[in-house]
Amino acid sequence: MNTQSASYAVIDYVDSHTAGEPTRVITSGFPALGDAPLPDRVNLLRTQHDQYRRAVCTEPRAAEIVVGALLLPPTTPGSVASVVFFNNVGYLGMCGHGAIGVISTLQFLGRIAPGTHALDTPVGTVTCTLLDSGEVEIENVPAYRHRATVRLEVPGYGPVVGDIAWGGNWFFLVDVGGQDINRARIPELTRFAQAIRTSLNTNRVTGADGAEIDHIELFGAPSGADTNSRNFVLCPGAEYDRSPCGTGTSAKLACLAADGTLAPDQPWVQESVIGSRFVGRYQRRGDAIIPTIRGRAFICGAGKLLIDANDPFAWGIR
Ligand code: PYC
Repeated sequence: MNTQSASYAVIDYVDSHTAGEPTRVITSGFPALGDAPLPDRVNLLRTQHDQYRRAVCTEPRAAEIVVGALLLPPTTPGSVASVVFFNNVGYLGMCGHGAIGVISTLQFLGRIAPGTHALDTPVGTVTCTLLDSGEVEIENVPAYRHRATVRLEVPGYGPVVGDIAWGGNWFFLVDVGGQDINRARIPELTRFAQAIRTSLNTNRVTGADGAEIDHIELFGAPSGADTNSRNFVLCPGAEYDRSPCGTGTSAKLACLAADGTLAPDQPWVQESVIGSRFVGRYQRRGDAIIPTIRGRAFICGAGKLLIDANDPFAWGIR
C-alpha cells in the first residue's frame, strides 16, 4: 500500500469497543496542538482543526456512534498519557468507556502492563487500573449532583422529573420506573430523550455555570437479580451509548450517594440498553464523591485513515 503519496494525509488509529461502545484512539496524524493546558488545546482543535474530528468520527469513514480519543503526551508528571475525547458533534470532558478503551489500546501497543496508570483528560486526571483479567477500573474525576427532582415540561410527554448531575459530562437522569429498557424500544427511547434535551435547552435548564446538559440518562428495571438497573443514554448528537456509559454511571452514583441509597464501596451493577455491564462503586474523600467504574474493552481494528485532498468528502459528509 502506497500511503506515502503527497496527496494523502495519514491518521493512524486503533479501534476497540467497551461493552459494545466503540473508541477510535488516534496515535498520530493530527496537527500539533502545543503544550498549553488541555482545555486550551481542545479549544484550538475545535476552532482551528475541527475537520480532523469529523474525518475520524463521521461518515464516510465512521458511523456516528464512534468516539474518538486523541492520544497526547502526559500533562501531569507521572501520567502515562493525555487524551482528548470527541464524537460526531463535538468534544467530551471525560469518557468512561473511552478511557477503558484507551488503557486497553495502550496495552495492545505495548506501552503499558497491568497495574495503575494515570491518564490526563481536559476535566482532570483519572486513575486507571489495568487488571490481569483484562478488565479496567477507572477512578473518575469527582462526581456530584447539581440539582435534585427538577420538574420539566416536555412537549408531547408532559411533566418529567429528573436530577442534574456531573460525572465528567453533564447528565439529566430520569427514573422511568419499572419500564423495560430494551433494544426494541431504542427508537422510542431516543425520541423521548431527545424531547427532554430539547426542553432542557428551550427552558435554559443547565449544569453548573450555565453548562449545557448534553447527555440524557433514562433508568428502568434491571433485567435480573444480579444487576441494579438498566439504562438508556442519549449521547450528544442523536446516538445512544451501547455501553452503560462510564460518566453517566458516575453521575448516577453521585445521585445514589446524595440520596443515601448506596453506601461507599458497595457495588452498583449498571446494565446498558444492549445488556452490557459496568460495575460502579464510589468512595467519599472529604466532601467529594469519587466514582470507580470497571469494564472491559476489546481491540477490534487498527490501521490508517487516508485523507485525499481531492476527495470532496475527505473531512466528512456535512
Ligand atoms: O462512557 O462516559 C462514557 C461515555 C460518554 C459518551 C459515550 N460514552
